[in-house]
Amino acid sequence: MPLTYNEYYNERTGLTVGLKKLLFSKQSEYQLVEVFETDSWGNLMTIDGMVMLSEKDEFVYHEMLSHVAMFTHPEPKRILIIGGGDGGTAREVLKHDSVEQVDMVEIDKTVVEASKLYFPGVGDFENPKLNVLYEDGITFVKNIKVPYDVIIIDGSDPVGPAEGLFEKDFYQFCYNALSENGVLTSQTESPWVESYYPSMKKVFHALNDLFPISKMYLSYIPLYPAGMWSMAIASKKKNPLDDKVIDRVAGSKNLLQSLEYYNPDVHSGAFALPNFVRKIIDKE
Ligand code: SPD
Repeated sequence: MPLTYNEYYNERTGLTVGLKKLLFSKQSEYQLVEVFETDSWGNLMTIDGMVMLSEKDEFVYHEMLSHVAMFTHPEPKRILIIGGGDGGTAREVLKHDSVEQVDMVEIDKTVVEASKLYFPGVGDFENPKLNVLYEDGITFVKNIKVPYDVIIIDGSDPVGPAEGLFEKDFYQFCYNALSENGVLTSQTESPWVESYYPSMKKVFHALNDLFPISKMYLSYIPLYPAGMWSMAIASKKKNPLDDKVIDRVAGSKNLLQSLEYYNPDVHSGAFALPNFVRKIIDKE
């Protein structure tokens, strides 16, 4: 019987990935972190039995979580990443020349250790602009004194240590910690997984209450449940669909050359939401 990784997200519907072997397994203080060598997706990291990233498709998630916000801000200098311990989001953010400092607040050192060992192409951990802190992201955000231009929430699913990242209080702290032109993005799960609807609603209703501008956008990540993945963007002033933003993206030729998913058309098109997705976050 060939070795497989199976993640069931809707009762008996799920994802199966062919495996070669288990490379890493550690029950940390917070969660079970595992890395597998797969048949055709490179190395795969799971947390508590849920896919976090594979070497082959991680670019979609990390580019989309980072660049939509980074280009919406006119000149992002100070960036905060909550979670993101594999380093992929920091790698993308650091491609922007305006960036002076990236603080990455990851609760679980095990995720960073596993990524350094088994995903050497994902993180840019030696970059002098990157500052990795092993702390609880919610407590960190509550106590921020110097505002950030962009905050990116790259947490895991709303079970276990990441549950608080789907609560209104957390987004209020993020709002307080953003500069005048501040922009936030967050991963908000799959529109095909009904058990996550309460968390998705909580995030989008909170952002809608707190920020003048808030929107959902979508991308396609094959190893995440059902492949369709939602993200949230919220901002104090800047609209991600403004012509100036699209011009800024189109004008960044060098940066765009290093990307495999994101481009000006993808930026605008990602905000086109199917009706069933709109309904999930509509306030009745
Ligand atoms: N079930 C997938 C949830 C993914 C959340 N974050 C992934 C971390 C990649 N940096």
